[in-house]
Amino acid sequence: MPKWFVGCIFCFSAAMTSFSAASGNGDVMRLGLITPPPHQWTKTATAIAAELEKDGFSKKLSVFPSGQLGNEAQMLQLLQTGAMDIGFFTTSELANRLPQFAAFYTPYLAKDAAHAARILSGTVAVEILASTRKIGLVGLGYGMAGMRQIVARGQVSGYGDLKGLKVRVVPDAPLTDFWYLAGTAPTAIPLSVLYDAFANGQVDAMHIDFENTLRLKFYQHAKSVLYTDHMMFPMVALASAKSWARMSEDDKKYLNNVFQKHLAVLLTSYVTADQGFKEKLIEEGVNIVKVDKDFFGDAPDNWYDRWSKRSPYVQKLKEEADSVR
Ligand code: 3HB
Repeated sequence: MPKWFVGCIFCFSAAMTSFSAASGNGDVMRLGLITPPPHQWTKTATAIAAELEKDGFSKKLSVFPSGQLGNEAQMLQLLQTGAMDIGFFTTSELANRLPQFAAFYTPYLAKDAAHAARILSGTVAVEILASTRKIGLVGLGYGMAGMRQIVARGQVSGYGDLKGLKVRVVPDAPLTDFWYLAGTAPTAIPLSVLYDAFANGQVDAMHIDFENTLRLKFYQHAKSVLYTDHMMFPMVALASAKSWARMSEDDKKYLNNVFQKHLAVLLTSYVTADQGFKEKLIEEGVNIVKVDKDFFGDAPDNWYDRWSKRSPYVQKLKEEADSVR
């Protein structure tokens, strides 16, 4: 298990103690996220905190990585109650609450990370972000992680090889459904415990990016790494509507600007970083096999038929994605 996750188990209660001590202290804003310190999302959060400090902003931003404030479901609740101020989230918990977010799971919506960044900078993505107001949140913008790939313990070279495999997913309905349609047994496993789950065979394969495959060393237990680019993976920066309402207009404007600036850097950084992580894996001796959409048989089209009926944003986002291809 990677060192930062082991450390995290011990630091969880310490973090919660300092968290409660800090609660009610209007000079400190708490930003929670699930990624470990070396991950690009955490680096972005830390860079934002440093910029606020350098600018002499009236509030300090404390960053709690590795799920120190809880998992995403718990952190979302903290945001809604105003007990946490800001969070960087995957779309997982949001898609379970707001059907608009299902659109980001459209298989092969983005052809690569550069295209994904353009989709996330478009007007439909902004409308989707605004829907978070309905559940007591304020959307600050999007970042993203690398495109999704498949890492498997055994030999997987064709569609048939996926059948019946336990595939790790993040816990939400649109993604789980995709993997059902692909004939697998989707199994929700959070990133923090994925290394052990994969190493001990609790799952046979995972829906993951090159970044974590490299950093968390999933490749060490993999016979197959498939370069599928089958889905994009947005990050959503959210503020608590309750803490936001307590801020002055000037502070909101300043924070919005700082977040937008750093999120734009994060978005574009993945355009090169995603390829960079793939190349580093190759340097580590990993055999990466490119497969195309046919690999998944009818699953992508079946997913689209089903989910475009459930959320009009599936079609809306697809149309915009096609226009910026
Ligand atoms: C994930 O696969 O659960 C995940 C990956 C990331 C960032 C956050 C979550 O790169």
